[in-house]
Amino acid sequence: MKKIKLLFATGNENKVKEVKDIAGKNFDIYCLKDLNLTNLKVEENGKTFIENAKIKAEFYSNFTDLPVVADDSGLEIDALNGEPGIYSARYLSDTLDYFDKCKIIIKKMSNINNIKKRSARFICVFCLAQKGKTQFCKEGRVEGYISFELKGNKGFGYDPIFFYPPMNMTFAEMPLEEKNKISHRFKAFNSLFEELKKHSIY
Ligand code: ITT
Repeated sequence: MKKIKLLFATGNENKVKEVKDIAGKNFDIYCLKDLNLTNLKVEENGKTFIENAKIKAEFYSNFTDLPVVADDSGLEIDALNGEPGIYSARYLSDTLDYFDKCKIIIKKMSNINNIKKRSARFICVFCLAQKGKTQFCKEGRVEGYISFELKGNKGFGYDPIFFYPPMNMTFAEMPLEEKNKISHRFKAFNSLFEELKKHSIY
């Protein structure tokens, strides 16, 4: 099978690393840096993951002939009414690092002792756009719980507080290749791949 060339439009190096690993040998994944597009910025002012993923994919697809994918993703915590949700990257304050954001979330939930009441999920939506138009979007989710303390130093973002029961560990304790077999990003990217095969976008 001919390799599928895609621009993955993200400023997040961790996402690039994960997606290259998930995509594997069927794809040539380019990032913004490869195409010298890092100086272009777009405002994510959508109200949903899909809207934001579309905004990013459509915007960057105006600057290349390659099909463009963008990922909008985040952590939804039931006990916090779905927060941080689509605001995951901007949650609390732009100047706090993720270690502090995770600590604050744990503190906010310190009165919730029953693990079942600490349910949460990571959501990822990929949209694919060409020449300014979205072709399709695919979503992936993974269910888990907010841990009682930060654990692990792998991964990125909220991984140290996302406890995944089937493996009895947080995402930050999991080797990347394990996270990439079950994650929200893996699921969304895989359904995107299935759709790509149908549309013959190479
Ligand atoms: P781009 O918009 O440039 O892709 P970003 O990091 O700002 O980069 P988002 O707007 O989609 O991306 O924000 C998603 C945030 O949600 C991300 O910065 C993390 O904090 C969190 N997040 C998403 N997926 C995650 C994962 O697999 N593990 C931990 N945190 C994750």
